Parts: sequence; structure tokens; C-alpha cells
Amino acid sequence: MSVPDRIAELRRRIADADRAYYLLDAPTVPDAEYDRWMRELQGLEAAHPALVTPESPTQRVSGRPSAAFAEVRHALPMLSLQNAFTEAEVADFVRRIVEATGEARPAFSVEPKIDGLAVSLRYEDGLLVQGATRGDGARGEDVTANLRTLRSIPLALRMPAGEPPPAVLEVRGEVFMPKAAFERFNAEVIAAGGKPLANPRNGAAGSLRQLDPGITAKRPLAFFAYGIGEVRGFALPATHSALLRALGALGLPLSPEIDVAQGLDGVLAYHGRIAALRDVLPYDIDGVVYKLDRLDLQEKLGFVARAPRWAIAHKFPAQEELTILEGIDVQVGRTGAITPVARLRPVRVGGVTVTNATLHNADQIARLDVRIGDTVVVRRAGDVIPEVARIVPERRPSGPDGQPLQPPFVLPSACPECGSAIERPEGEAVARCSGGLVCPAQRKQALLHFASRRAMDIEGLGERLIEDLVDFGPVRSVADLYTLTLDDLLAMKRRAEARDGVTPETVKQGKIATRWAENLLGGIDQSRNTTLERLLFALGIRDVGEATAKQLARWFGSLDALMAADVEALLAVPDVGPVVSARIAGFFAQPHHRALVERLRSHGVHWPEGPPQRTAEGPLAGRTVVLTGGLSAMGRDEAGAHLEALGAKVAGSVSKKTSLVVAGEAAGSKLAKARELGIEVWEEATLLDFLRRHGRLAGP
Ligand code: 9MJ
Repeated sequence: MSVPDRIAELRRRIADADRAYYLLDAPTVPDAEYDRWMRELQGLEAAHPALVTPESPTQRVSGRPSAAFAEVRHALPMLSLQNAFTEAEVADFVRRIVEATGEARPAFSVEPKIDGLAVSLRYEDGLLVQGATRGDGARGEDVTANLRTLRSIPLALRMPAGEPPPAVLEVRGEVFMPKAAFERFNAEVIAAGGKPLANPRNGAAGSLRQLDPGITAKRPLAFFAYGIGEVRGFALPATHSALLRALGALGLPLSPEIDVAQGLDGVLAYHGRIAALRDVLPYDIDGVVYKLDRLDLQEKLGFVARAPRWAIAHKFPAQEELTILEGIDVQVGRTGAITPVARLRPVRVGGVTVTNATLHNADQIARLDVRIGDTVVVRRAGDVIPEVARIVPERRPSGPDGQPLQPPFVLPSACPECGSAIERPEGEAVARCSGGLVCPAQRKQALLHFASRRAMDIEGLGERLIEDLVDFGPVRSVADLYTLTLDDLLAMKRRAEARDGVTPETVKQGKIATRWAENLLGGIDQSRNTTLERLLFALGIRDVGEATAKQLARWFGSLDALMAADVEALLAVPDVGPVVSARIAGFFAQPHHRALVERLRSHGVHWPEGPPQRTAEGPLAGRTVVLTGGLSAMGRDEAGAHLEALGAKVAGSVSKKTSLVVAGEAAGSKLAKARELGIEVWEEATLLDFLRRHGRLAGP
């Protein structure tokens, strides 16, 4: 392709993406891809200046006021930031600052770079009179009515008593949708059958550009200040960090992560610290910003184009990338859960190469309308499993008739591993293979979990061996591991090698390699000596993780006591709610699970047992509670179990030691005695509210 053609193509792509982003609030390509086009275009134009035209997207920063809102001319332009993607680029930036200022280790205001929408808030005589989007930096949109609905934006500056407000103070900052609010909002939209927001930033942008402020008011938006525009009648401090503190004192919200750092090592340390926090921060960030702290030195440095020389954004690796969906597999998990998995053309996202991404479930596939061959956006945030976030409909391959080449994907109706029916209970998102432990996939996963380091910790028993043990060996359940012999393992190996058509060197030489088998048997033998909590976790009871297993082991002290417990007794265990208690009771109610436990014991699996440890922790720890009268929502035993789970000791009669009485319908002498002794009394409604607030009961 010739350079002019390539330039034309890049301009067209960028214009299409801008239109989708700014006017339709429906992004098509990830930022990283957009940035690459922009950089390539900038590079080509720099090399061929004759080809630069005023219409090129490089000639404006971004954003365009839409006709729907009145135009606002910014009194001082809203700046953009230079970007740095590598430490070397940051080092260059710091070196330039050092050279220009003569400061050996300049101080920087260091700030998270909030991934939202930049706005300017204009306060006159202390009152919010105008709010505008950044637009192209010189002109934005008047979104005052919408910004006024954000509770974190003060409508009046908070002045110290007796101090007059500044005549003019323009505050610049970022409007964003906190992650949790975004998730909640999308869950509601999806439940109502609507189209979810692509990401929190689009949530913020789309919400701010609603024509009806009533809609904006319903969107959970927030604001952080990070700078100023025009000011009159306001004494500026000497540094940017002091300026931000002053804004905070006037009632403007600031990111709690804002700090001051010295020199290159200081800013890089900040970058590392915030990168590590990225996933747990309640809002999306796409990097950090370093701003030379001294305002007099900022002035000395000035601007290049529309970006200050004294600031730079040090970006994090992109969490979204484009690639091609090459296929969809379904995986069967330990509990039979069927997960559709996207097979992707390899792509680097967030610093690692991704080849698979989850598609979660059938509903998600339908929602995305994803088909093989599609160009998809893969998203990888921190430690979470990469997922397909959305598709790029414009790039769907189509035939000469314009119809898609591929039909919509449907989950198979039979398990790909065992052929059992795949079932999806009414109202549940997850489909499951109904084969149980007949299904080799579930059996393998159960074994893998059983052997894992935090469960029985069987050294040497990994995925490959488990495959062979199930496919070619005598292992049907986890208990079979403890009857394995050297001969079993060697026979298994021969069958596996026959399938693979290999003859190991050692066999050719007339020897048999047995070392691995001896090691495995040793590892299995060592795992016989375990703890109750490990065993409980290893059994793979649904929803019983390590923490719950530990609580159960402490609370009951012995496996027999646990197996004898009914749902009510289980509910008393801290952190065990109605669903988990039903799962545990249901698990041990099945004869084959009891038989499994007996087989493990008979093959020498053992663990120390002791008395129950019910030293309670929780909001009611140390409190003695008496229940009296009838409750309408639950029986007294169940209420007692909940209270115990929250740390209370439940007693039968009222005495001086009683700290709380729960009085139901027709409470009699115990209530009277409680009143006489001046003991706190709760009605049923108070109890239910308390249980709800402490997660013992579902919502109101
Ligand atoms: C964000 N997005 O958090 C700036 N920003 O400063 C911070 N953006 C900025 N500063 C000058 N913390 C222009 C933009």
C-alpha cells in the first residue's frame, strides 16, 4: 500500500472510531489499537509533511462538541498529557526537567490517571455556574445540568468562616463511574434485557452526555479534581500538591492516592505501587501522572502543542486488545459446570500472551452474539481470567450476500467428555454435565483438586498423570489412589505409551523406568497423614473453600461430628449460610460420599481430631442472647444458629449474665424479667435487620 493510501485508510479508521466513541457512545476498537493508528499516522505525517491536511485527526486532540449541547469556550485551554509507555521515556522526561530547572531531584505531584472523562467546573463567587466537557481542549460542551446531579461535586465552595470566595475558580478533573457501581448498573441493565455499558469510562461519558439530566442523576458517577483553569481572586500556593490540598479544603474530592515523589526513582516507585493497587482500587486507572510540583518552574517550562512540558502520563499496559476468535471449546469443570472457552489468535494483553479467554456461559455468548471468525476485544484485568468483552460487528466476515458466514454458536446438548446430557436448571446461568463422577472430565478435575497443594498435597501427581490414571489406570475415585501398586502404575504407563505409539529408550534397553512410579507412591503415602481441614477441602464439596473447611474443622473437631450435623447445626458455623449448609448436609447425606470417607480411612488416611472449638468471633462475640416468644420468619432454633454464627452464646433463661433478649410474638415472663433487669430487647424486625446486615439472610 502506498503511503498516501495508508494515510487515508488510517484517517478513515480513526474518524469511524471517533464517531462511534463520541457520538454514538459505542466504542468499536480498544484504546490500544486506536493509539497505534494515531501514532502510525503521526509518524507517516512527520515523514511526509506535504501530506498533512487540516482535516487530519492528528490536527486536533480528540473530541468534538456535538450539536446537542451548547458550546463552551474554555477560558484557558484544557490540556492533554504527553504519554510515556516505558521507563526510558520517563527517564527522558525527568532528564529534560532536571536540565531545564537545574533541580537535581525535582519534586513531582504524583497522581493516579483516572480513566474517565475530563471536565471543567467553573465557580464564580463560590457557586458552580458552569460545567463543561473537555471537547477538543479549546471548546467543549455545556453539561452543567448533568454535572450538577453528581453528589461529589459541590454546588458551592466550602469557604472558611469570614473568608470571601474567589471571584473565579475553574476546577479541572475527571468524572468517572466507580467499578462497583458500573458492575451493579450493568447487572441491572442486563436483568432488564437492556444493552450493558462497555466499560466504566463509557459509562461516565455516555451518562454525562444524556440530554435528560434525570437520567444522569440515576447513573452512579463520581468526580476527582486534579488541576485548575482560570482563577481570579484566589492566591495560588507555591506547588501543585499544595494547590490540590487547597482544592480539597474547598470541598472538592481528590483521589486518596495522590502523593509527592522526588526524582526518577521516586516517580518509578510510585508507578510500581499504584500498578500493584490497580485491581483493588475502586475506580479504573490507565496509568499515573507526574507533574512537576513547583508552579513557578511549571511556568518556566511552558507547553509543547497542547500538552505541558512539565507533566507526563506514565501508562500501564493496555487491558484490552483485539484479536480473532478461531474457535469455541467447551470445558467441563469439577462440578460439571460447562464453560465455553474462546480459542484466540495469540495476542499480548496486559503484558502476557493470551490464547484462550472465557465466554462464561450461554447467556453471555448470546449477549455478545459472538461467532467464529469474529474480531473480538479480549480483556485481561490483573489476576482474573481473560474474557471476551465484546465483538467488533463491523469486522464480521460476511459472504457475497452480506450475511454472516457463521451461524450463532449454540452450546452442545451432550457433554463432550462423557456424552451425558447437559442440563441447565431453570433460572441458573450455568449449564452442567449430568454425568457426575461417571464423567471423566469431572473425575479428573476432582482428582486434580484432591491432590493439589492446598488440599492433600500429593507430590508428583499432576495433570498429565491424572489423565493417564483415569484413562488407562484403575483410578475411578480419589480413594483408589491409596490402593495403587507399582504394577498398576507400570501397566498404566505401557497402555498410555501404546496409545502414543512411543517406546521409551529404557524399554528398548531392556530396563523399566520405575523411579517416577516409586516417587508417586511415596507422595501418595505421605498424604495419608493430613489434617481435617485439608481433607474437607480436598473432598471438593461445592462452595466449601479453604476458609470454610477450616471453620468446619474447628467447629466440629471431628469428621463424625460434622457428618452427623444437620442443616441447622451447620448454620451455626461462622461464615456458613443457608446455601453452604445445605450443600454440606446434602453431600454427606449421599451414601457413596460416606462410603468414600470410610474407604479413605480404611486405606490409612488419618488426621488429628480434637474437641470442638467454638470460641466465637463476630459482632455478637461475648454476648449472651435469650430468644423468647414465637418468630414468624424462622424457628427459634434457626434464629439461635444464626446468632451463634455471629459470635453469640445462646442461653435458655434470662439472668444478670444475659446481654440481649429477642422477643417474638406472645413473649411472656422472660420478657418481663428482661425489662425488670434493664436488658436490651429486640423485636423480630430488629433481629432480621441485624441478620441481613451481617449477611446471614438475603436482601430486604
Ligand atoms: C487524570 N486523568 O487522572 C490530569 N489526570 O493534568 C490527572 N489528568 C491532567 N491529571 C493535566 N491526574 C491534564 C490532564
